[in-house]
Amino acid sequence: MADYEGMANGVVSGDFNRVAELTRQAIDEGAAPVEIINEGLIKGMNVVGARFKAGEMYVPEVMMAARAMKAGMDLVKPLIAESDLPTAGKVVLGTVAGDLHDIGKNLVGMMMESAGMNVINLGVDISPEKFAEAVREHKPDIVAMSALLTTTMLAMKDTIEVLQEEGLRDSVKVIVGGAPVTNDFATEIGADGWAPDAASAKDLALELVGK
Ligand code: B1M
Repeated sequence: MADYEGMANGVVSGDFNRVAELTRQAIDEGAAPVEIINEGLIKGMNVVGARFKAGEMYVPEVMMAARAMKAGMDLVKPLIAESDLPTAGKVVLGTVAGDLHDIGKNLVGMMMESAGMNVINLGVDISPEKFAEAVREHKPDIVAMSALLTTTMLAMKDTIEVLQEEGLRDSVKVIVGGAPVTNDFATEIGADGWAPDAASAKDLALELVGK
């Protein structure tokens, strides 16, 4: 019997060797790859998300947990056809034009990936045109923008305007976040949602895709 509890605990404590070992064992015992993801790896990451939100875990610990989860995912993924991978929606994620801060944005990406979302992380200093191009290319459910500067948060508005001009706005939900960004600002620029932290951003994204 696969030790899913041990696997989930290994993710929570960031013990990537233990997670890899238990994942390998589960595979050898014939456990279904998707079951390993849902019952072991994602369960662990859900605990991490909740603890991070509650201020009981900090950024470095979350990064270790994400790394441990990846150790398991890397073993399981090759065994699954792309079409059978659990997918909770596709997200195009980036830090807006003029802004080079990416630690929080990457945390948002990790949380979303850990919840089974397909995240296309465009990186930093992403212009409105680049966001629009990515929407055309990847056809995501969600565009997620991060900004850490009071000056660059205005680029979120520009990006929404370009998406509108290019006829892409109605095909996606837009969510925004980052230290200076508020719920009021999100409403003002016509975003579909705002989240204060990475775990809440993941919850919001899942909610917006109906998961
Ligand atoms: Co910069 N920086 N920085 N910086 N930097 C801040 C943001 C600043 C508050 C520092 C300060 O003055 N006290 C200040 C901004 C002031 C303002 O505009 N209000 C500032 C400044 C001024 C600058 C420069 C202009 C400095 C200069 O050159 N004069 C410059 C700008 C460069 C540029 O972007 N063009 C600059 C540069 C840098 C470094 C490159 C040195 C480095 C970034 C390295 C990197 O990211 N790879 C850096 C850093 C590290 C910081 C601080 C110290 C830490 C930011 C961070 O990573 N926090 C920051 C001060 C601070 O916050 N204490 C500061 C940890 C991270 C986990 O939190 O990113 O807030 P955060 O993400 C959170 C939430 O905001 C949220 O979830 C995350 C956690 O759960 N979140 C989202 C983030 N994105 C989200 C998206 C969502 C939802 C939630 O939905 C899509």
